[in-house]
Amino acid sequence: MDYTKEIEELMRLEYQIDVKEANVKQLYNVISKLIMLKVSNDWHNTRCADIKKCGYLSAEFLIGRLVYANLLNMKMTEDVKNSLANFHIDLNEFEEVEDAALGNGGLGRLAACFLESAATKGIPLDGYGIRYRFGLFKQNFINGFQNEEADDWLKWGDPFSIRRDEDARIVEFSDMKVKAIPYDMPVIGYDSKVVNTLRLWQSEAYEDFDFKAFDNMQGSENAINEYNAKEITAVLYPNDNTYLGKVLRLRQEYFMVSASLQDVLAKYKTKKHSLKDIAKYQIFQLNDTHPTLAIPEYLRLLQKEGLSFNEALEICHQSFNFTNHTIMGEALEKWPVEMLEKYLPDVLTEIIKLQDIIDNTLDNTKYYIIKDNLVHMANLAIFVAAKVNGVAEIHTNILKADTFKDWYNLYPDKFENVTNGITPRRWLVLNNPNLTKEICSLIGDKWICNLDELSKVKSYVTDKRFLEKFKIIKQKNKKILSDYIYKHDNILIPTDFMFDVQVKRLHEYKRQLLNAFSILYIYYGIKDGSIKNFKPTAFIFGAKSAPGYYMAKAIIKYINTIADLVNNDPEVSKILKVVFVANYNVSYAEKIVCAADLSEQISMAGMEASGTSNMKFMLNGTPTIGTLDGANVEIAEEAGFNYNYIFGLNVREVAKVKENYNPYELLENNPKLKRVVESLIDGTLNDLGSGVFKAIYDSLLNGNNPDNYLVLADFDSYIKTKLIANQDYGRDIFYEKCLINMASAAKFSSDRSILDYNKLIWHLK
Ligand code: 26Q
Repeated sequence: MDYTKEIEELMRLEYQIDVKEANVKQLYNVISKLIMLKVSNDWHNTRCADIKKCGYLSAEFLIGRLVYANLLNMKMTEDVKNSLANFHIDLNEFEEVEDAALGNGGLGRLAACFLESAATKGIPLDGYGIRYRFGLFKQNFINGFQNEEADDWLKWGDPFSIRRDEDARIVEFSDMKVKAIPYDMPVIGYDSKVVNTLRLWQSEAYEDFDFKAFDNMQGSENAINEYNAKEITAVLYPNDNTYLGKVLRLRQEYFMVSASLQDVLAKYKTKKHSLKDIAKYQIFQLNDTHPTLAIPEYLRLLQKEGLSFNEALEICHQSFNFTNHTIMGEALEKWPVEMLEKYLPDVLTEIIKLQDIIDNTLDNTKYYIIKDNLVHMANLAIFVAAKVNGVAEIHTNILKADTFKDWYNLYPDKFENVTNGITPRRWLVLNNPNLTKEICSLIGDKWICNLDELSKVKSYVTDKRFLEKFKIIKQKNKKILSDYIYKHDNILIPTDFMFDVQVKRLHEYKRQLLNAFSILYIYYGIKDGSIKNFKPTAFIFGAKSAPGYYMAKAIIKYINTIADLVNNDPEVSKILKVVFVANYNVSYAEKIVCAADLSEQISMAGMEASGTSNMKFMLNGTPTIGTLDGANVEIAEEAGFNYNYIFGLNVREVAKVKENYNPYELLENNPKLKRVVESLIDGTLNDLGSGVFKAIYDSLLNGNNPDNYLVLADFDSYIKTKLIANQDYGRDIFYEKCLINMASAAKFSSDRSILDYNKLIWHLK
């Protein structure tokens, strides 16, 4: 297809200019509109189908940059590229377009991968969420400290959304009424006629601004109401894996679920089916507890429609399913009863009715929704949901054996595992076109929508020619990344270095600190000659810290300070480089995961529910250095344990060590580690008088819970394993590991996850 003419026409229509006059933003909007034009019939047909659907309710959808992914899935990339070439425009110009970062990290990106997979696989799954005015903050570093700036993603326009004023809903709090306006995005699958919808709600003032009243100086009330209403969807909370009991967050959660459920009910009522049958046509997946107020809200709305409480509850039992993403106590949402009473009294009434059922039928010391004047959202979800799932085998086992043990004993059949996945379209085809081409030349292209086919590559892993090709492709990807890092972060990384990468949110349990200590250990070892023949390595970090997370921010400063020390050492910097890239996001990840030589997945065993970056590296042919945590376990099982670098305490051993852990003693018996840890307090490294390094030191050695995440306990095992990986690097056995990992990644396609959800939980056609 030649799109030259359509591009010209759209440019006239939208901007009244010629293509040659257009800037990047205008081009981006026109090409996006071209995609919208081409997708609109399939989108309409999918929307109108009268079949059972599932709504994926999520406070986050980390969709990133859509233009390339949509072109790919529409199979339009080549033709658009060629059409643009007629105007001497390079498709790569859209790399300037910023990500839609409407999510924090793993959970939000998972939601985006799931929607893409469902559309590809023809599963009727629609997303419902929040259209944040500002997404996850943009990060930069000032003197090595994280600094946050607002993410004004809409400055690029929002060409993939359609505002639907005709579907606006009213959401009522006790103290305010707000209008919820939906913005719909098409979710375009790969080479698929099914186009699902992501509906994101924006809050606006309920009453129109009354200028006459304002003129009479009586309109200040309205002006204030408008301000408050808009505030609800103004910004994404930047906390990941921690709960904050903020009223505005409660409003966001309720706003999103109330609007979504009203919407679903209103649409259902236009059909001829009985309301009692609604669960046969519409069910919901709760992405963690964030949308769990949907349960009492649905109870309320269904009763308003005339059903009895029991009828409404039965529908809720059949409609809701709940995914848990964390076992960390501080991440489990518990809303104060008082807060609900104050802002959402009718919702609280329904929650109390549920608690009454528990009081009358169960042992309410073991089972409760309300306890100590807190509403335990996970318990609410588990009590009502038809199915509850964890996101990796080991995580689901921990939920059953520990976190939700009592519930599991009561409802063993409710619990399921659905291991997470990633979409191979964005995370291989799009980000690694050269490897994609090479794989296609070996086994055709069926694997793109059926990743099981990828295992056919296994018969080529010892093929010298394929191995050489893989090396060349990896080398090219490393060059692209190195150039980008130089441009973006001003550090030059030689491409013949090993790229050792840890990218993910910054959290103590993920143990970026363990990685940092190992770097300092290697640095000292190289300097004093105890580590010889270390193969040149660049340690690459990318991570955002929640703005209020003191210790995480301290660790960022520590790593940046180590980077300065190492990179400015005239001798060691020939062998080691350390870089903390700024503003790690989806688009950065695309460049990083195809260029990495080693994937760091080093959380304390039992803490990382699944992890998904581990899967992205694997699919791009990168071995993991990791603990037996989350999906690492399944990655090692799929590839074979010998093809990854597994180290450290397992879940059982963690519990055992914690019985009487003495990090102080550990240091006394390990002078080299002691030297590394003391860099925090002995003046080797300068935290500019902030005291943050001393705080890290204290967290490891002082207080009630020293070294909570066993950084010091796992250090020896980690450094040994890391040195082995370093010696393997560059040898044929290393590349064999790369290829075996890539060829064994089929399980981690989100297509498989979605089909598992459908088979075990949703039962959609
Ligand atoms: C809750 C209340 C108030 C404000 C914020 C939050 C909040 C927001 C985001 C709590 C948690 C999150 C995000 C959690 C998350 O991303 N968890 C990750 O989910 C991934 C997908 O399942 C897993 O792979 C990761 O292991 C898990 O950490």
